[in-house]
Amino acid sequence: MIRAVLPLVFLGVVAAGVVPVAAEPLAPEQANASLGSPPANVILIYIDDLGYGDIGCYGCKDIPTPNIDRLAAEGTRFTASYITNPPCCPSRCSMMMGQYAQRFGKYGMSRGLPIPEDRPTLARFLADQGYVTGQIGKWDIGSKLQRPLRVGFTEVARVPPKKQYTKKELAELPEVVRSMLSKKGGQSKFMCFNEAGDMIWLTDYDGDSMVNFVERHKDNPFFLYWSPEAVHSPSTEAPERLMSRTTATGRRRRLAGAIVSVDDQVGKLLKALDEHGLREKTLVIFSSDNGANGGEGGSSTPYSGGKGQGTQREGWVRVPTIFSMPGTLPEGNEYDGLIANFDFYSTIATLAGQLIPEHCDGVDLFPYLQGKETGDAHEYLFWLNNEPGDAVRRHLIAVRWKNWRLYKKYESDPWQLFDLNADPLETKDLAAKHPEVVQRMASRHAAWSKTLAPLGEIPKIRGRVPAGLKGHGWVSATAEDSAK
Ligand SMILES: [Ca+2]
Repeated sequence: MIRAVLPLVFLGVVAAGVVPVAAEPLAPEQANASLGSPPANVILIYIDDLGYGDIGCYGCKDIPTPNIDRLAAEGTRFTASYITNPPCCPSRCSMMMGQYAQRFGKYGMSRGLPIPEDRPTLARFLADQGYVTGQIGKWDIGSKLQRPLRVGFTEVARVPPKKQYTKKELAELPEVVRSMLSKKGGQSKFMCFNEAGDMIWLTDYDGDSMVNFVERHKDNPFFLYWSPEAVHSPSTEAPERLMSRTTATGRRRRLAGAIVSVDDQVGKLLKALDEHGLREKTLVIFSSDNGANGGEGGSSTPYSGGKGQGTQREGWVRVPTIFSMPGTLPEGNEYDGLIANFDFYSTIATLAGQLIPEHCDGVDLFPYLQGKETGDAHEYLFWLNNEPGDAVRRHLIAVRWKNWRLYKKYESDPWQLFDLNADPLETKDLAAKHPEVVQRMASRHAAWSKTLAPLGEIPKIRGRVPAGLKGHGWVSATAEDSAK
């Protein structure tokens, strides 16, 4: 069900210079003409805190990622892919709703703020088209009650039991690992048990779940959303067998181990798709929910900034993104135009042979990747992260246009202007030199801001809410209902 919402808002978006996606959508038969029937599958891989400079196909030298690199070699590597609503929670909400999160009152972390229910999530949209919709891993979307099965997923992977270290086991661990685990009462985040009772790295476990999902649904149109807990900190427990495959040093070595494991799962997935003849019938999207965590040794190269102390810089919001669908999308391609994570929804909707829902801020990216359209998919992208309750360091007001980044932290601050092509590290404020550029971008930001919803209020939800069903295998909506 697609509802027309907030037409005035939509007009405002057009006025602000964003491409009016719903005005001239492709007819379904055009959108899906080359795909035949049944509709294409979609796998969306959304890594937690993976930096722009942390995988091989983006220039990383010390962490081998041959499978992710293969995905890029067999598809398109985006060089200007943005998260307009960092970090984890707002990024995921925005992506799953296909629009700026400020359209539903989310101006910062706002954890617990519901996602709107008067417009479909991406999962709901695809489930309504007959897709099997599966979710594995981290959620962090919507209110406490808006669990994946409530907002459009038909299957959710259970959370495996985690390793609980005894005092004796803790005492035998290296100091850095012992110290980290002791703060959590010996409870591991990344070491879990598989069904056979073997201790296993959680990311590996997730990869097996992905393969299981693909094999069970190889004959149905499916949407699989894998968002691992990796490579979010702490990667302290990363096994030596993973770290030793990298040449990373210092603290980065543990993060590198976590990244190598993500790459392994991409390899498992591609192998399964190949074996079942699904590679050309499946759009694989690989991206990250926000930029690198510098405190963990993550890299935003060639940009600066990132998670933690770097949230005012490009590296916090510019992420690696790859689309791969051999036979439909060109291979070995690079797209340098501006895109945002909310474009995933619009692109997938069109791929599924449907009109883009009117609430969406995104555009269908396929014409840009197929050379039918040129230039930026979005002429402008905007940031307005000023939620009063959020950490001050994450306040961010910004605009991207062409090679320019216009930025300030607080409304009362003067604008700063950077030329990202000439100065990717943002060392020279050119605002005084190019007042006409500042004026142009600032006026677009002001016009866009007027189209947004007021700051949302996080509801107080009392009582215990299941964070996720533990165990092995999968749970359906009916089972979760009965487990309440
Ligand atoms: Ca994150």
